[in-house]
Amino acid sequence: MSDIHILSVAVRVAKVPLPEPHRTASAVISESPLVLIDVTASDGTVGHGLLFTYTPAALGPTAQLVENIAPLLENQSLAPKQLSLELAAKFRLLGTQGIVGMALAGIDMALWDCLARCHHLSLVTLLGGNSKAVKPYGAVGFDGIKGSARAAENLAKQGFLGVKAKIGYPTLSEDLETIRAMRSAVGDDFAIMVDYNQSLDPAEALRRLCHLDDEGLTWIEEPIKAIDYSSYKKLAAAFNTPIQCGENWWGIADMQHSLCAEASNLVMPDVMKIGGVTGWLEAAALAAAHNIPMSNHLWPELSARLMSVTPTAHWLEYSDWWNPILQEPLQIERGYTVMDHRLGSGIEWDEEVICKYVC
Ligand code: SMN
Ligand code: MG
Repeated sequence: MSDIHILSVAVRVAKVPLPEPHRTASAVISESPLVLIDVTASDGTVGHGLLFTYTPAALGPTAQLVENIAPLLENQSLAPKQLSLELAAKFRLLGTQGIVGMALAGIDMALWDCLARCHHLSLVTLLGGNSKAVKPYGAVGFDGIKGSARAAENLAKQGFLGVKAKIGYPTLSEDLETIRAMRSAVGDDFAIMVDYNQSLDPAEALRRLCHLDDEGLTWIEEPIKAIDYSSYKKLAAAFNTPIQCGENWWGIADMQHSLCAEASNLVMPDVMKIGGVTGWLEAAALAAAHNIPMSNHLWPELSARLMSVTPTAHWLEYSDWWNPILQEPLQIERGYTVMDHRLGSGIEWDEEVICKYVC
């Protein structure tokens, strides 16, 4: 048992503007509402966790929940896995989806970061891995045919090897034209993924995906509602292009249900919604047991490190949205992440910048 214990949990909220609004078929995001969590251990070490609440309406309640949970952690051993089990048990009657799950995941991220730092290790080393470079792809919003092609070309010029575009335009022909304009901008040796953000109904998905199947796409993401596993199974069986899902699974129970239903060919959990580092490790084991390639959703710094201990690691979704508040955001060179041996999950707040955005 660790003789290091938890002294305190501090919480801040910040709204970090995006350089440009990110449009999806389901919503437009113009700023990142973030909850910053700092866990201090008895030896003075501080570990960081970061939550993205999608909408500012959820910012205060999420932060408040972390604050309300904090007293349950004080004086406890710094044992993230054990605490994850205990906290989940405490919330069994309410459930650990939604904001509860987010608060618990943020605490879990901060605890793992703190534990690695206490032992003067990177998170990858603490978890028994070697740092491995992963292939990141860049994301393009719902930016129209020309805008998507231009953005894809820019990513190729920056050295990325893949791009994911939002589609789900009013017509199938706009979806197709967007994909074809991007393909002619980046060439055949470049991965193109598309993301519908759950915007189609199952019948429309069947109709559209049939026409997208010969476009050489690396994957088609969330064409229909994330929870409709039986319809996903039909889509995954009907087409050659892999179906990608996972960013909206709350905890590994959702992932398990989706895998049991054979709902997707690929998985991409979100480290927050899946349950923090603890949840990710369980998800990685599930993906490995099913021999299914696993990517991530957002959290590029933490996810890149977790990919090093993910047996079926696939693509890394890159995003620079939270770079302004980080001292050393993830680096990419010649199409791959540059891995380092920074302590913990490699996240260091840029306090001067954070001051400007804290609300
Ligand atoms: C996405 C949705 C919402 C915010 C950021 C990103 C998207 C993705 O679905 O896959 O990146
Ligand atoms: Mg997506």
